Formats: sequence, structure tokens, C-alpha cells
Amino acid sequence: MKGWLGKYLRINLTDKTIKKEEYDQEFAHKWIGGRGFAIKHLWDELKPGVDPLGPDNKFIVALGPVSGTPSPMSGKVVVAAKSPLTGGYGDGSIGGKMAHQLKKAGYDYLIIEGKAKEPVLINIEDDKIEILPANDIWGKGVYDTLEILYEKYSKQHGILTIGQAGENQVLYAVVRAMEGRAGGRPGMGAVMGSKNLKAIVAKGTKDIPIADSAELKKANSEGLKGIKKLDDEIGWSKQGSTFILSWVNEVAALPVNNMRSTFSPDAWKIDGDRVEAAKVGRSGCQGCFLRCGVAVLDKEGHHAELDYENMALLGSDLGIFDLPQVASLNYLCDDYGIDTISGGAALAFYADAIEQGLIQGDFKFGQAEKAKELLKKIAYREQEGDLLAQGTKKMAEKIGQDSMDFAMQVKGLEISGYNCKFLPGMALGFGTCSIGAHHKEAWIITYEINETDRSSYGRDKAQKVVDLQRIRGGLFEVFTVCRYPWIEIGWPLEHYPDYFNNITGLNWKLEDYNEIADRLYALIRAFWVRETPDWSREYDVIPKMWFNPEIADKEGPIAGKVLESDKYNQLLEHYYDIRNWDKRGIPKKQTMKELDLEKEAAELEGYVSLE
Ligand code: PTT
Repeated sequence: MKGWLGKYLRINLTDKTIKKEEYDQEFAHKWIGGRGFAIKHLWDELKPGVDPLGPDNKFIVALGPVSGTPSPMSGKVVVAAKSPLTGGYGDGSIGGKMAHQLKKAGYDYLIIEGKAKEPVLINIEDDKIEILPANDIWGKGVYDTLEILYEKYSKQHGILTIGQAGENQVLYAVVRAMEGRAGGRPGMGAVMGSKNLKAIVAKGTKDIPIADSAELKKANSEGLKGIKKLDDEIGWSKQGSTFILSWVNEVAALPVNNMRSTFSPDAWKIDGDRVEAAKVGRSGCQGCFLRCGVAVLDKEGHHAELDYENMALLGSDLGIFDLPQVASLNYLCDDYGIDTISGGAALAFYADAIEQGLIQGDFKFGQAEKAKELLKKIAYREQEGDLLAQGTKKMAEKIGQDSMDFAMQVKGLEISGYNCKFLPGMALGFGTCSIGAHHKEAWIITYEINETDRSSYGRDKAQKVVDLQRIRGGLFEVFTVCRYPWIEIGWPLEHYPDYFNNITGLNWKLEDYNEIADRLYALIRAFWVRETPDWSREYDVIPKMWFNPEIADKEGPIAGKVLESDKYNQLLEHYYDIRNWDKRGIPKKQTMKELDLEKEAAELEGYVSLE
């Protein structure tokens, strides 16, 4: 095989065994890499109903055939496990240096099992793999941890680590890779913490087998030049993802005060122009010059790297429109290793529940200093922080009194930065995303607003969601490369099969990946169904607040509008129909057979009857 190394490590932290294992070409072609490898192993190896924070959950770090090679923006790894936040499949795609280093060390993925007795770090240097004590870094924040690891190893090492939130098993703790890079929103950091695993470091020196190195080199150099030219024309990387905030506000899709409002006259105070004016630095993954992390100084003078999602959930959704204060909240989340989206949403839900008189508490929208104190309490799970650390769904279950109606989550994962009060297609994207409500797989907002009728619930929107899921949740998550050059700069998608073909020596076309993506979605859905005894289509339905006419905007572009429940359900039916899933949102037996998942279908039938 070329591109794929055919090797992975199975590291058991309980008995400290380290095994080098192999896989074959059939496995590689069927699952490709990244989340493909992850879901297949989790399906096969996890005992159904396993405790996500117990030693029997497995933490997977997976590359794809394109990641870590000399092709544009290929510095991503997928981290995956059963999620402690949602109870279903969880993953994230994190940038940094790990992809390149792990690949050069000779491994396509890691499966980490068991639980260490004491805090540990895994060090991978080619054939040398060590499980080392990590008492010196346990208890430290991410920035101190990174400094110590840079000193002890080097800045060139690939690093994945957690902060105090991961150690204390905050259910939405993320994994951090480097300055400005974090991922694994559904609690992948908590899974590391539950295993007493503080960090993984890797450095490799081996050559990666590439089918046509000369062609790949040429394609890479043309790619980098082409992407740079496009970025120079558009100027995207001046503001990174923060550029979109003012547009989202203009079209009334900004989360404001726990998504009760969709825009704010104060949004300009935290928009991309303000970020650009305050910029003191940028950070990016290995081999990337788009460098999407834009740093500003926070209120306390730290370098804080901002992204749109962080501004929306830690800024407008908390009613905070003071850039240095939003940057401080972002910095704290990064240091503790708290997901900015779920952390911001949990705080917003808490302020809302207090404002509605459902619980007693001392926190209001707009209170940045209080929000900082609460983030610390979340990271250490102290006092009310312990409730907030469980995410909005579990908070609402505890608070009761219809608070679930305004817990802004789907499947237990908090909704990211798009307020869909009047965006049916984008709402469907959140409803059907394979890890819970994340925009990563079907960001259809620009299509919905600019290219079609915003108020329509037409089948075209369900088709668009599936099309985008195939590319964003399928192709990019199995190649395990960054999708930003394509979505943000407009680098043509057709180049990606070329990179893959140069690397592997195969001759696959763009449409060939649809089947792979559909297979992934079917197996991920099967995993959810297996892990969720009361599974029903309700798990694909968005929060009631978006259907409630009482919270319709009083003014602005969508005044008086909210989503309609029966029409949303119709749109969901179209989605199931396009995927050939049944009305409960479960893949049909024939669908699984056509996707070469006959064995998995038979296994699933042990839990639920299939149509
Ligand atoms: C990502 C999720 C996102 S999505 C953001 S901002 W984004 C938040 N970032 C956080 C952060 O920062 N600190 C923190 N403590 N928590 C955070 N939580 C949130 O996590 C870099 C970019 C981004 S930034 C995005 S969308 C794109 N995501 C890609 C993806 O998912 N797949 C892919 N093939 N390419 C992508 N390219 C872009 O990469 P998760 P990253 Mg990502 C500081 O991982 O789990 O999806 O969480 O991780 O490398 O930082 O993403 O406007």
C-alpha cells in the first residue's frame, strides 16, 4: 500500500502493553482513514452500553492517507471515542503537528485502552514508544503544559494534551494540540482525563511511501501557490473565521442571549474588523499559511486566539460585546481545555434559567467577570460549576420545568454559532450532524440565504445537507485534511482526489467517495441507535425554542418568524428518504447491505428491528 502505512498502535494503559498491529488494503479502501477507521473500531470493539468515562471506552487518534503528507493543509488528526457528553459517537478533527509527526513515526492511528494508575504521557518516537509518568504536568493548564513539553521535547513534536477540565472530566472538555487549536467537542478531552492520560507527544523521521512523489510535489506546490493567490485576492486570513460575524448578524442568525435574539446593534464591537485591528499574531498548523488562528490581547494581556464560534458563544450569546473580555473567556477555555461552544452555551443557558426564574443563581447576561469565575468553577467542577460541567441537556434534565425547551442542543451537544430561528436547512444540518449539533458537516447557511428561498422547507435543502455531509463529514474527515482552503477560499474540490491518487496510486474520482461517506453515516447512526435504548427520530429534532412564536424577533429581517414543527419534520423525512433510512432515522437493512455493512446490520438487529 502507498499513502497508508498499514500499521497502528494499540496501547493499553492498564497493563502498559504496547502492540504494533497491522491492517490490510481491503480495510483501507473500505474505511479510508480518520473517522472511518475510528467508527469501525469503536463499533467492533466497544461493548454496547460501555461507560464513556470508564476504562473500557477507547480513545482513538486517526490519520488518513492524505494527512501528514506533502499536500496542502494536511495537518489534521481525528480524535474519537464514545462521547461522555452525548452517549453516542463523538469525534473532532484537530490541526497541529501531530498528523505529520505520527505519520513519519510510522503509524496511521492509535487505539488507547484502559486506564493508567497514575497520570501518564505517551511518547512516540519512531519505534520507541513509552508510557511515562506525567505527575509534573497533571493539574496544569494547557499553556503551562505546552511550555513544559516544548522544553522537554521540542516545538516540532506533535502534541495532544488536556487542561484541568479534561482531568476533572468536564463532559465537554476538548483536546488541545497547540496554540489556537482545539477539538473533540463531545468530551474527547474528558475521555483522555478518565484514562489519566495527560498528553501524547510524537516525533517521526521515516519516509512516507508515496506512489508518485514527483506528481504530488508538483500538485502540492501548485496547490499552495493557488491557495495563496486566492487568499491574497479575498484577504480571508486577515480575519480568519471571525470575518463572518458581521454577516451572520446582518442576516439575523447570530446567537444572542442564549439564542433568544438573532442580532444585536452591538455586534460590530466584536466583529472581524475589530479583531483585525486588535491583531497581535496568528497561529496555524504545520504546513499551513492560512493560519486561521487570529490572536488579540485579552483583558489580562494574554495572547488569545479567536475564531468565529468562540466570539459568538462566549460573546454575543452571553450578551458580552467587549472584545478583550471575550478574548479572556476564550483564553480561559483554551487554558482549562473547555470547549468554547458548549462552555459558552452552558453559561448562556444558566443565565437564561436564572432570568426565567427557574433556578436561583448569581449570573446575568453581560457579566464577563462572573463568567470568568464560572469557567474556573466548571474546570474544577466546584459548586454550581459541577452542574454546568454536564452540558445543557443534563442541566435541563435536572432543572426540569420545561427548561429543555431552551437548552440549545441536539443529542446532548450544544449548537454552534448559527441561530436557526428562521433557517430550516441549517437547522436540519444541526439536527442530523453525526456527533450532535455541530456546524462541521452541513453548513448550508449561505446556500439557504443567498441561493434559495430562506423560508422554504423544500427537498432541495435536505439534498444539500446530504451533499455537504458527504464532502465535509465524509471526504475531509477520512482524508483527514483541513477543509478551509475549499470552503473559505474556494480552492476547487476536484484537486483532492488528485492528491489522494498521487499518494495512493489509485484512480478514484470525487463521486467514488460518496459511498464511503454514506457507509460512515450509516455505521455512525447504527452506533447511536445501539447506544441509545430509547432511540427515536426525536433525537434528530432541534430545540423547541426555535418553534416558539413567542420568541420571534420583534424587528429586523426575520421579525415575526420562527420554524414550523410539522414542516421541519417533513424536511427530516426527505432527509431520511434521500439516505434510504426508515422513518425512525435508522438505516434500512437493504441500505446497509448496499453499503457493504451486512455484518453490522445483523449485529444491529440484536438491538432493534430493521426495516
Ligand atoms: C472545533 C470547534 C470549533 S469549529 C471551534 S472554532 W471553528 C472552537 N474552537 C475552540 C478553541 O479554539 N478553543 C477551545 N477551548 N474550544 C474550542 N471549541 C470549538 O471547537 C480549526 C479550524 C476550524 S476553527 C474549523 S471550524 C474547521 N474545522 C475542520 C474540521 O472539523 N474538519 C476538517 N477536515 N477541517 C476543518 N478545518 C477548520 O479547522 P472540532 P481545529 Mg477542529 C482555540 O475540531 O472537534 O470540530 O472542534 O479543531 O483544528 O482547532 O479547527 O470556526
